[in-house]
Amino acid sequence: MKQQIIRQIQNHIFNHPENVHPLTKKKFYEIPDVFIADASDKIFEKFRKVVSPEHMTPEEAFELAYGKNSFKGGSVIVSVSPIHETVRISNRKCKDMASKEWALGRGHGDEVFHKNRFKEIVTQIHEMGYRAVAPWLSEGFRVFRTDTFSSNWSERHIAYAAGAGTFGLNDSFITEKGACVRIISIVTDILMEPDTRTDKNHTANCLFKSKGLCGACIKRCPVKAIDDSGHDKMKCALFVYGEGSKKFAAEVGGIEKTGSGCGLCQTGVPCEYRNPTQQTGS
Ligand code: B12
Ligand code: SF4
Ligand code: SF4
Repeated sequence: MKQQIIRQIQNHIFNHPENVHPLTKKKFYEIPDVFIADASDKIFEKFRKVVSPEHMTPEEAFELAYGKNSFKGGSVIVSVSPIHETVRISNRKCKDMASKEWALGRGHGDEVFHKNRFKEIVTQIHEMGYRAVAPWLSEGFRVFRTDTFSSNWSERHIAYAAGAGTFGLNDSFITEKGACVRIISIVTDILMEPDTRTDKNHTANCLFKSKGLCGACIKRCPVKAIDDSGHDKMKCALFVYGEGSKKFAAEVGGIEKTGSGCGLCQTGVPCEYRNPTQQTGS
């Protein structure tokens, strides 16, 4: 069953006829890597401390969709879609804001194509006779913008639980295919063999955090939202969600509401497309 689910997700994303970037005419996303966590793993309770007290466990997310006492065990499927190199490379050259290709990928790729495909994957799991919910795409999902940014379902933390990677100095989630990835998870009652977490700690894949080297993302940020002590989410958010970003997205044919994104700290850096502590990848 695990291999069937993995192949189904990979095929649905990669080979979908709409997996085509409007400007580059290449793919939005490469073949996703799919990881599995045990939905009852105790690490999910820890996320109430490191993410927010409202952060849901997989059981809570499942029961929000299917009702109290409906959860009898299951798995969390985590899909990590690498962004096509044409988009990554275009963003490397930028210094002040995202490239046109990145801006279109943010709107038509992340918000439209990626989210729609995962709604369809949830439906496919239902058709196989199982229950499934993608918490980020559900009505219960919340982003908190109080003194700092947080949410009640952080895809990066869920991906960490499934052994997909670790965090960087700039908060980016760094996988074996780097930080230029998009993550979505699904809680299901299908029981599958979980993947194991092998990293020493939650920042092992970052050169700065693990070896005191690099810091390239600090120089890449156009609004100085990153320094030796980490990432200022408010400064970042004002830029990423700001009027300039929305205007630029609209000008280049992207989606005004979602803005252009930025991702300069994820491109032109050693963790862009590989785990920089392993020196592999292409
Ligand atoms: C709110 C939000 C934002 C906010 C806040 C980001 C943030 N750091 O939280 C703002 C507007 C700043 C933002 C910006 C961007 N975002 Co955003 N955003 C989100 C969203 C909706 C929720 C994030 C969330 O819940 N954060 C929770 C907080 C607590 O996380 P955190 O502060 O990073 O966590 C730290 C602590 O927990 C700490 N920690 C301390 N102790 C411990 C112990 C353990 C065991 C662990 C695991 C961790 C831990 O480690 C973390 C890193 O320091 C997610 C989608 C989702 N549902 O997850 C996308 C998401 C995080 N964004 C994404 C992207 C791509 C972007 C942008 C590049 C914009 C763009 N698209 O062009 C920038 C990049 C900014 C950056 N350098 O990370 C991707 C991330 C991909 C990746 N490889 O990291 C996501 C996952 C969307 C997706 N589905 O793929 N985003
Ligand atoms: S650019 Fe360097 S310091 Fe910044 S997150 Fe990547 S590996 Fe860490
Ligand atoms: S996404 Fe852009 S604004 Fe936010 S930290 Fe990275 S480089 Fe800075």
